Amino acid sequence: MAPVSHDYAKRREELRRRLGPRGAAIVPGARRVRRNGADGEHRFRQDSDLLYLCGFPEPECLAVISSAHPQHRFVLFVPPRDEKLEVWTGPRAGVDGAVARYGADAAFTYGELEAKLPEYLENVEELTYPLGRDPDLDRRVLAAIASLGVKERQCVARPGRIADPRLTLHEMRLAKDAAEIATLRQSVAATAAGFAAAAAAVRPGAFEYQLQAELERGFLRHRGVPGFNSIVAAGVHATTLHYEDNAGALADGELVLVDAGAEVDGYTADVSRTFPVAGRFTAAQRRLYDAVLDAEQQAIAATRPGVTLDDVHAVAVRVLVTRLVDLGLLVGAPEQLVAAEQYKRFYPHRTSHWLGLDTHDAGSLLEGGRARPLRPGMVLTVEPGLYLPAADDVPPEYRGSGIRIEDDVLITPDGCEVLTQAIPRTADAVERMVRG
Ligand SMILES: [Mn+2]
Repeated sequence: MAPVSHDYAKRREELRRRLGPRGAAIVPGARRVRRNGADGEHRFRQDSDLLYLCGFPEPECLAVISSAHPQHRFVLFVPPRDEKLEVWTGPRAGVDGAVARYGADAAFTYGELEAKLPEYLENVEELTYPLGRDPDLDRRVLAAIASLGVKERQCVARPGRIADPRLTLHEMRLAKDAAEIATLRQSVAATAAGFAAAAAAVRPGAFEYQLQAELERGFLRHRGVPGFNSIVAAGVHATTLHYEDNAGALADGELVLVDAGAEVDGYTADVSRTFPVAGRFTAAQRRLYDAVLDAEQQAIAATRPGVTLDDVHAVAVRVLVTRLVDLGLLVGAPEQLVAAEQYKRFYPHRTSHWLGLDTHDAGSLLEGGRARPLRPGMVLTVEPGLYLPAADDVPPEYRGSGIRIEDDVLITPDGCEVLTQAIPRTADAVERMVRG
């Protein structure tokens, strides 16, 4: 599928509105990150804030979005054109491309930052900037602000406050626009292909990394890359929540938990499914599985505008605790077990997080100091699980297994849409995925 076109200018205009008439934002691009050795680097991934506002894909760049500058409301600092270097790393947009293709009102090379930045901080009252993320850049930004001190005698103001992007930009990123949702649908399609391929590779004796290979091949065939390290956790490995060794073998009679998501054009899905290695759940495994599925379905049914993530979590916890009591894994009155957080041994994590450009996407969980009500356009995961440690006091049929079922949900005006609906989730359906 061809990339969706995003209206970056509209987002920048909305940001300027939120910054106010004397506001400006500095949005740094991501840096290259060394992986190992003298020059081995991780695959480059642009900073999500920068992607959101302009889509510029190269490292060593920085954007200034300003309401205060009379002409230049969007300025890009970018890597210069360099014939010799481009032989190695590919063509660069350069300052001309930054203007012509990315819509900058003015562009400079990144090396001109120190010389040019002060001009764009003149008469800015409040500067939005992620202070503390990059100490080297912090020093340069603070120096640019300080350099304006001498101009104050000529009645040129300089920023008096530095504001966190959480207050404006990340609030914008919470509610997705139509292009973002369309891109997320592409991520979901790639993710669905990956999960189908991984499920088809489930069999006793297969290795976790072989499932990972099928999973990520499915992503890549649909232009997706893993949005985070894929988790393929067989048997007791699934009780490690962020297991990512993916080196173990799948044993007959065990479960295998897959938690992964394809990222397409910066937006990632985040899905978990749990498969029976033998192609059929044992009776005990199915009881656990149906408990998690019930919690997930009831939590999704409660997900709509006005409720909070705390409310959604409370529904999942209530269902899980009731089921754990029925199964004899917890003893006591459900309300008391919930109040005393006795379930945390089997369900230690939260039920939801925001989803978008980042797997745990930007945007505060709070609004006015309290749990934030859901609004149409927000995208979140719903992902209850049960993790039964390999401990003597856990009945042998449940011991050392983990189940998580995770879907991606878009809040709509009258409820929600499960974006990942097409990826099977009932016990019967995931058995069919394995048996083919
Ligand atoms: Mn998740």
